Amino acid sequence: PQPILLADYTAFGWLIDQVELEFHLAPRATRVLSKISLRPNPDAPAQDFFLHGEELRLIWAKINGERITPEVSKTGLTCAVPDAPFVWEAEVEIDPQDNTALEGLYMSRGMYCTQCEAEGFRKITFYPDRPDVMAPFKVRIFGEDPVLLSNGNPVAQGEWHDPWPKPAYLFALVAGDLRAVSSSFTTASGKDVELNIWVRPGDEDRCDYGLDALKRSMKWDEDVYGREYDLDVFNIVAVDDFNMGAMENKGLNIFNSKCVLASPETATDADFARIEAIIAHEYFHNWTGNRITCRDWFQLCLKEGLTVFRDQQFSGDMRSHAVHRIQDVLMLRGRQFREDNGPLAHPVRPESYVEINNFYTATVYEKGAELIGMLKRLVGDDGYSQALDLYFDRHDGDAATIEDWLKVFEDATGRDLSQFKRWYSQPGTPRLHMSEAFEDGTYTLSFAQDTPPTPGQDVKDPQVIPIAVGLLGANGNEVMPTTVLEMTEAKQSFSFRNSVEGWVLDGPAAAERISGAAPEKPTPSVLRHFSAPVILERDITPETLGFLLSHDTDPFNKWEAGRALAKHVLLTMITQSTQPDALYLDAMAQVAADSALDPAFRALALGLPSQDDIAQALFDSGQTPDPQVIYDAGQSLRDALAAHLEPALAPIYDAMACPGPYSPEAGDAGKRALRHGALGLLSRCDGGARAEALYQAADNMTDQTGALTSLLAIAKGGDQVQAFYDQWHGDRLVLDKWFGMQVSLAKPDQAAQVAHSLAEHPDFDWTNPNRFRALIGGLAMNTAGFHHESGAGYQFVADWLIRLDSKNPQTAARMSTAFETWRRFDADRQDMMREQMQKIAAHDKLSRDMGEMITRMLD
Ligand code: B3K
Ligand code: ZN
Repeated sequence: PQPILLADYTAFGWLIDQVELEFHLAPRATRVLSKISLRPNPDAPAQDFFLHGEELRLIWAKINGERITPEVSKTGLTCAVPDAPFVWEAEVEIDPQDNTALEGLYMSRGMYCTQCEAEGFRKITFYPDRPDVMAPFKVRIFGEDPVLLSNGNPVAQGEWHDPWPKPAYLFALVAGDLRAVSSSFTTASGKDVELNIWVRPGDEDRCDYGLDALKRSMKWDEDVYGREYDLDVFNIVAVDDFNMGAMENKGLNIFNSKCVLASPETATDADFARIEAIIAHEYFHNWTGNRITCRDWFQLCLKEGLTVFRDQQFSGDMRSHAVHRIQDVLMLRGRQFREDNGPLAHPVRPESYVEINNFYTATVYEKGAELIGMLKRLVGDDGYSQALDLYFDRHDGDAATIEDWLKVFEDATGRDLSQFKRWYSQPGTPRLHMSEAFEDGTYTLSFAQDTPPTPGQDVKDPQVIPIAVGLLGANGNEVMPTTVLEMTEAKQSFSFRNSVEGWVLDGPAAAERISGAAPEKPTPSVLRHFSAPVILERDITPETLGFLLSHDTDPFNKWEAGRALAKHVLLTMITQSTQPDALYLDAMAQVAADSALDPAFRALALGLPSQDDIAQALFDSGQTPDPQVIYDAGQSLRDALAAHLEPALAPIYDAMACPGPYSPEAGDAGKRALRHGALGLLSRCDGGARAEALYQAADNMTDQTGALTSLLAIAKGGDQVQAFYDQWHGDRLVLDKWFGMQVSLAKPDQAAQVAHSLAEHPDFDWTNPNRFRALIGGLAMNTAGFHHESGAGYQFVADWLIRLDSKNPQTAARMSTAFETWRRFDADRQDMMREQMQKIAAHDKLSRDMGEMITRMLD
């Protein structure tokens, strides 16, 4: 298939003043009537009239009331149109029941729902299905279901008017036997908004948390960004079969039920935190995405990067900034760095695609959010709020571009952002080499940046890198608070001098140097708060890392020092077959027992780098990672930690118990995280006795899965696995956890076998994306199991991807990234993975989605 190019953008030849849709619902034959008022777009080049349309049966079409016979192809239709305003009308028939791709109008367990982003609306009716065509919609739904929902404000039963012009990808329709859990919110200007979460009967008791998170999001967006909600009602619907987390349709957000339904008995702390973040994310899209949308899909990061950044700010405000930053960076490194350093690397603003659904990636979302964070750091908090005010003011109602976005920053702050713009077009994770010098009382940090080649882009220009630095004295006190260095050159040095005001960045304006005794060399804390998405490379001793872990005042870098130490220890164990380093073990014993530290932070500090991280680090240093060896090193390090920390663990485990009823708030969740971290290690000493007792006593899902995870990690827990099934087999969301835990925690040599037998289980409904991801994704996440030398993991995943690809290309293609790291490994593994990818590429119903992914990975 021909790729679509950013460079080829042209505006649509017509503007739309009004869209009217009428749905006559029937599972196998839904009729859709459309009436669209168009007029020539004076700013567009001359072009033939073309409407997108796929898998539609055209019944009739009219222009200005006259029947016409358009020329219909697999992708749309053309016909002659008047050179003046005109009305297009058509009736089409579609088959929601047959729609297994879950894109367009489809059925999920008897309920009608839609997913139109990115290009699903063309499976509902003929339309210019592109984000820069915005129009107000009126919708009438006829059907037997009691609840008939669409975007905007309700006018009558099944009738909805959305006054805000919107692109078709934000259209939504839901019909079913649903119940609402309702509340209301009064906006800053005094408007009452009705809030509903719509669920299947029986799920009403799982909506409170989502509703509360929604109200907090609405308030936060008013307080922090000055953005109010703009309709009379805000509806959220929980749907069981959904390709992703949720969708920000105007006034009618549709959620994967896993991302909105929660009760203490059925959802974990992590589920609650994720639900809060996703509710916020979709709500925030109302301004960043809906009121201001994207001109074309290349600009996707305009709405996604910004909205992720906003939801990260929100979660930090609701919980802990330090803990959230660490979690966000873990996710960035785990998913985005992996992507950016492999065959799927692409710019934050891609320049070509075959299937746009393949570009809803960690790069567009997470790296896109990092770019916003860097911009904010560069222009300061005030500059950022002025720029955002200008953005909303200038572009409300627009379909905008990254150029528009950067321009508001330039206009609001007077800064030239032309070099910064390279972050949007240069893929790859920059390596930032650092070295130090200390001479005549002047301390100098020198940096060199270099970004490895990525597919189609060998040479990169230097980028603007904000490097947040602090300095510590020998006694551990901070002698220079966080200072942001702006690196713009390929190589650049920054000097600091000891002045009457302490250590300061040297320069004409710097305070006067202290005369007299020469100062001692400070210890730098670099890239505080992870101030740029780069890989910092420097020579640093384990002793200095230990020093930073004890003394750094920046919580992110404090954690980072411990993480770097753990990485160093694991890499030395692997490459030199050494025993775990005592310095690391002692440092961890100190952190674990330091009650001055937030328990959530301590839990994160005790965690080890992922096997995938270690594989990448080995590969970067020119070695071939062996997944089994990495796994074994992790196991011995955990054993050593358990043995070394044993005296401290039981007291921590006891102290972190949360008395009273379960609460999902951050304080208790942090305590449970540390408690379960301690339990994981303790289980290696007590054979799982405490974990069994916790499982027995658990009255919430966090404890239940925490206990079961600890048992599975030491190859125990058979009885509990059965008990869990007996208790929860009637609950789809909890049963997903049952599938996922067993396969992701299986020993490497058993993982594929466990996956095989679970795939035979009567509850393995592979057409449900959540269930499929739990099992097949669970195996892909079991790094050593997936990469087991037998190749059974590769084969299992490939076979299932082939099966899914013919029904649901989007989810299948997304999961094919299991293979994206294939070039890191030894020749045998590479051969096996290549063979599986070739097998996928050769299957007879290969989708465009999957075809593009495999081509990019193999190229
Ligand atoms: N905008 C949607 C994602 C749509 C994905 C289409 N393949 C959810 C979100 O980012 O909020
Ligand atoms: Zn989004």
